[in-house]
Amino acid sequence: MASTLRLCTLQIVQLSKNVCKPNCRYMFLSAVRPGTIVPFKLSDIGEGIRDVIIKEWYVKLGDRVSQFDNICEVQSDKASATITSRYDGVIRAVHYKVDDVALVGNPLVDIEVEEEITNVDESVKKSVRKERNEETDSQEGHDIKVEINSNKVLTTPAVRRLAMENNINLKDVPATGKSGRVLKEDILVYMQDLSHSSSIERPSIRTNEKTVLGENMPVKKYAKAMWKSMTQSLSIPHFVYSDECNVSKLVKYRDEVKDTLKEQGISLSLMPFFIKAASRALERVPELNAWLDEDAQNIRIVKSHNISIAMDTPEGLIVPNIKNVQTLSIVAIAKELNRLQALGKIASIPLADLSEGTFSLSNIGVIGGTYTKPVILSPQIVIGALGKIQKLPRFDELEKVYPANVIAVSWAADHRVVDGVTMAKYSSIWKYYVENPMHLLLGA
Ligand code: CAO
Repeated sequence: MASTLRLCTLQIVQLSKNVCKPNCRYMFLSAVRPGTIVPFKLSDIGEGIRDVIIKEWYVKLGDRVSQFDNICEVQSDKASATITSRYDGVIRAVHYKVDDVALVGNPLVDIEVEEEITNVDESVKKSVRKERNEETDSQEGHDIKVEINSNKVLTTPAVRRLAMENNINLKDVPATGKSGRVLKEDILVYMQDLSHSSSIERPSIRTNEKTVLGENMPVKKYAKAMWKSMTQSLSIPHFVYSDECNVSKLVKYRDEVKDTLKEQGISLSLMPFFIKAASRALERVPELNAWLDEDAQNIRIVKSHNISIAMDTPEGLIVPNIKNVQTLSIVAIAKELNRLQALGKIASIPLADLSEGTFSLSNIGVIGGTYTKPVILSPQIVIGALGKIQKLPRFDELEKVYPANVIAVSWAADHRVVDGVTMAKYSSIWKYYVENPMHLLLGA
């Protein structure tokens, strides 16, 4: 992935021949007088990049720019970079159009500088002159890539930018380059040392490093039971099968009757339908309503559909069951669910309601989510989890799009004793019932 750099180019520029003395190969910045037009060249971005594509100009002819103002955005096959101005001045020429290829070392724009540039002393000049044979000059040898500042730290613009972005004073960085020049590697090593040294405060990251502890929370009540049962479940190889069901008819039907039932003190959610559908599907695939005896390697198929319901209560997760669902109507299931929810709220669910569950359902969609991988409650062998009903576009028989109520169901089965086909078959039957709720109303 292309990294984004911001570069400030400080160049010692070649001035036009009429302002350059014949035996002077370099005109130092100190010689640039106000009103001089200087070519602002694309300096070496590093990474071996020889040319770049101009992606965007931030300036146009006649614009006044200050140091560090954005000039343009360039892109190479390795990096993108924002080129910023080194000078205060006015743009007098723009050498490329957007999407043109610009070569490193060639001028991007010409800037008429506004102020005299000084601050380069003799000793630094000497050091640069000494180095110039070692530098990778541009084609004509006029453009030196060494950056000089008033404190005599030698480095490249890219390294200066790296130091600036990380709030590092170049003078603090042990230099390993020629003539004491600070290299990019020097900065990286310095930053690494900083992060490893606990005694040195990180310059750019100031966090409260002290860990603030909250209160101790012992695992108690329902969470203790969850700990035990879920730890037991760890040894079960779970096979998970998911599907989507269009419950538009069910939502409509429930909406039609819920207020009438409310008047009778019964809260009818969708859950009783899901529970009844589970029982109806178990009538067709009875081997899934079972307890597994691991030691005896035996499965006991149970005739009673005691459907366990994962219930969120103020004390945590609890899983009571509604017994003999195969004999109960939707309204009777709703009443049982209401009773268990009321008891769950005050943490008073009797043991009888917690024991002998044969098959589980968990409706996490009350909170949200689409798919989840439910965990089997041993010795049961199957659990189903429901996501949140979503309004999604679907096709009707005439292939017209309409807003459907869609719910995702995920079944987890004990793969030691339940194969995938059996689970998929069961899921399809359950799906049929929740998509066609009128069939649930037939029989008990
Ligand atoms: N998508 C959208 N809406 C849903 C929904 C779903 N999947 N399931 C329920 N709703 C709606 C209900 O229809 C009801 O709507 P109204 O206010 O219009 O009547 C509302 O959400 C609240 O329903 P409820 O809380 O009474 O829930 P319910 O009867 O549908 O389900 C119970 C009961 C016990 C399953 C649920 O309250 C609960 O505790 N779920 C959490 C289960 C859980 O913790 N699972 C994780 C187990 S692993 O840690």
